[in-house]
Amino acid sequence: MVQQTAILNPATGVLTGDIVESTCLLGSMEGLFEDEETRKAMPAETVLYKVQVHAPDADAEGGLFFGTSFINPGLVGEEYFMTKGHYHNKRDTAEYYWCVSGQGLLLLMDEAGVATWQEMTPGVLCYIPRRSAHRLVNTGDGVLTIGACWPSDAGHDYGSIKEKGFGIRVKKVDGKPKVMKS
Ligand code: PAN
Ligand code: ZN
Repeated sequence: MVQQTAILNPATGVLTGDIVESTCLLGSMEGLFEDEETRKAMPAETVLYKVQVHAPDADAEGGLFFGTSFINPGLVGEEYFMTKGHYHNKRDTAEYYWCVSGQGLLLLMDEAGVATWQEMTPGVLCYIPRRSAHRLVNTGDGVLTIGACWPSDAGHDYGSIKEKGFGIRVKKVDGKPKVMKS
């Protein structure tokens, strides 16, 4: 019997207890933003986002992971801070995302490269279908906090996004978010 405990603060999304934390720095985002020159000129240690995960039963078929992502506000050139984005290695696995606080967009892309998006504002629950790549974009002035739950054996395929891109980008145009083809 797996018995591990984590505490969720429902107001902030913060997890404590039996969790794993990771941080994504701008220096690890080579080739993902359109304006690579500007990205390289910014401090590599700039924190784009942090992820907390409660991961009992790691890699077990039928298990579940529960996490919170905290995406900082900011821009690389005109493009908003965003997550790397990924398909799941095991393509036939879905995921739930919900917005705890902040303002942003969830970008989704199917395997044919057709991309769509969903606005993420507090309370919005989004079902990410199987075989869909997903990426979060913070279009607000504060931290975008997103809860997530996904199968523990899903795995993350970042390579496909790095190679082929995401089809759409979100930029700040005239002070407002604009989704454009990339
Ligand atoms: C999330 C993401 C998290 C960070 O937990 O892993 O938001 O985004 P990247 O993994 O794209 O850097 C999730 O979708 N898990 O499957
Ligand atoms: Zn995922």
